[in-house]
Amino acid sequence: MTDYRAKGYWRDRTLGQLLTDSAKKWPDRTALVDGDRRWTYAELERWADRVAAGLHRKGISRNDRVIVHLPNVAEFVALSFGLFRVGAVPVYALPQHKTTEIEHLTRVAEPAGYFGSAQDVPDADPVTLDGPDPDDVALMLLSGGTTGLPKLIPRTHNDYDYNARASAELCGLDENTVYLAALPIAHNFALACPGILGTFHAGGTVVLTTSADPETAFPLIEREGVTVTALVPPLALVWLDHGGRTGLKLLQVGGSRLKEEAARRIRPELGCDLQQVYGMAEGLLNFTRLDDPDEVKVTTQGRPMSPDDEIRVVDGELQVRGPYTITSYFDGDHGSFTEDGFYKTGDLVKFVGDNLVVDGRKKDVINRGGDKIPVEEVENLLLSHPRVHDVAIVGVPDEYLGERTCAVVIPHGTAPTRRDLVEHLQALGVADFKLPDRVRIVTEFPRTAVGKVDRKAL
Ligand code: J2J
Repeated sequence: MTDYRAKGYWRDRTLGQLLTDSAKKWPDRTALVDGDRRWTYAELERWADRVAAGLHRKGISRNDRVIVHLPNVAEFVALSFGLFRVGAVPVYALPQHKTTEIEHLTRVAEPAGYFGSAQDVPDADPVTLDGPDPDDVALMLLSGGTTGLPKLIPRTHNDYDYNARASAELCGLDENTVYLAALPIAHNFALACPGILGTFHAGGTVVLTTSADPETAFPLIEREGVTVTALVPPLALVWLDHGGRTGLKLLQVGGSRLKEEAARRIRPELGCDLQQVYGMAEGLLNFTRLDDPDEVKVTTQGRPMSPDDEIRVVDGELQVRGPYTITSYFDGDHGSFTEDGFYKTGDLVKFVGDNLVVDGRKKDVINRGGDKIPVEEVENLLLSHPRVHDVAIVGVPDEYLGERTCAVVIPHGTAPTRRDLVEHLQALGVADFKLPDRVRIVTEFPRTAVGKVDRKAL
């Protein structure tokens, strides 16, 4: 096994120290902007210490798991650093998540607390804390990449510090960077690829927004002098259709496949450089490089970030092992890892030169413009409707989102309408992106030779 510490990837720095290091180097630079509120690095550092003390006083301690269910607001940042300093582990729910998802997380994570609003964030006069070990789990992300219910992805201080640091370097971030967090910072991409943690590492400024609409984001980019941001492909299309140059220098796009036609429009129409990112919360990040030829930037999803990312393709599927890729989920391996410790991504890829192109998937996940829908979870929820005898969710191609969902239903008695099913799911409390876009009623499913539902044929 590669010694990631000896090779300098794991530097035994906690994520709490990441902020302290930057506060020492750049105390008076602006670290964070949320609406009219602004914090220098020194101020954010002090706030993080106060939140850590508040958490400690509430009885939250090292290794406790805590659900963080907040949108892109400054309190998310202060709470996260407070938890990192205590050594407690934020479990990041997405802002779109509702009761069904939160209940599932609660069952798996057995959390000591839940933070669902900015007002929940406690503070107190700073106290001395032991803090975590750099090899401890720092945070947990939700898997968008695997079949079944969302799984918890434990990321350590060491691996995530490397993740943020190396992506910041690869993207050329420095203290003049202004990063707009337009995607949810609860998600890996905007959190650390390089996202807000990479920006803090580099001494730049993070600007938060809860809306990525051009009407909100474009004026903010101009006002704050934003230089870099990250979007999923459908949002990139919205920005293209709105049009206009903003001064943005680099646009990262990832989460689902960006069509070549859209990719080609980015530099001429938005006036910024494009970087494709093919990442996963489980670890591996692929980026096109800033000095790649345009052809590579528009037609591929880039190549691994680390020289020690070991990738291989088995039966078309990408497998990976490396300094920031997990080797197990929080509660076991769920069949997603090989004997020799590679993560099975479920993505079908091919190489174009050194670069990867994502060509399809093996797993039962529908990628609705970057929002990952675990098919089985939604099917099980729909099965609890009294007029659903059986159901299969399939992806249908869509110009804008890449794919949308269709629920193919075998009814029990009178067929339910889409409205009936949507209301049923809403009553259960599930994220809106999981609601089926269409419903088709059938009398039976096509089956494969072994009798499984033939989703391709559907
Ligand atoms: C095609 N499919 C992609 C891409 C992810 C950066 C960017 C994205 C994520 C992410 C991330 C894709 N083209 N460019 O964590 O740090 C699909 C693949 C992958 C799955 C992972 C980051 N970029 N995908 O999307 O954990 O199927 O992470 O396995 O949410 O998204 O989903 P997730």
